[in-house]
Amino acid sequence: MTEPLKLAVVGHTNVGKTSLLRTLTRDVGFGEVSHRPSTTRHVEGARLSVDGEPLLELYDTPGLEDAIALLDYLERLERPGERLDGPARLEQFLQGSEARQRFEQEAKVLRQLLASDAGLYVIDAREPVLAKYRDELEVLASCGKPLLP
Ligand SMILES: Nc1nc2c(ncn2[C@@H]2O[C@H](COP(=O)(O)OP(=O)(O)O)[C@@H](O)[C@H]2O)c(=O)[nH]1
Ligand SMILES: [Mg+2]
Repeated sequence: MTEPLKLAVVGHTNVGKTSLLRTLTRDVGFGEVSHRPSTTRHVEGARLSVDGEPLLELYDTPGLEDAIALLDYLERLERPGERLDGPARLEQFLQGSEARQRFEQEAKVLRQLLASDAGLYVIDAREPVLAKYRDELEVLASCGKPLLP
């Protein structure tokens, strides 16, 4: 039996991540959907099987709220003369105290994406491409996993 493919559904808060999960799982009761930001506070998974064989695991994640501050923080993590690649820098962040405090929601997203094969990056196409979305993408891309918009 092959391992099911793991996909993390990621993106800004309130863009429709949980709604996408409901659509893909055909389960209107999955998670909580709301017009308020930050409704999803924890990672929640769903497994899709074909003929009893699990093929796909989908993970809903909390929204990224303050990617600009997080990217600033990540950039300051490197000591002078040190060059960490994206995943190494994230590991350093995830082991630190800020990952349990100020950036707790973001840490949950990044841990799940690092543990997945790829990410589904959900975008609200009505919004212009704001600086915060570019920073969000840079943080997510540093996981080194394929991101599918
Ligand atoms: N117009 C529109 N609204 C959507 C769509 N997907 C989700 N929503 C609404 O956007 C809000 C946030 O959805 P939710 O799934 O909770 O977003 P999440 O915070 O990213 O998980 C809710 O009010 C949804 O009903 C969509 O494709 N189009
Ligand atoms: Mg949600």
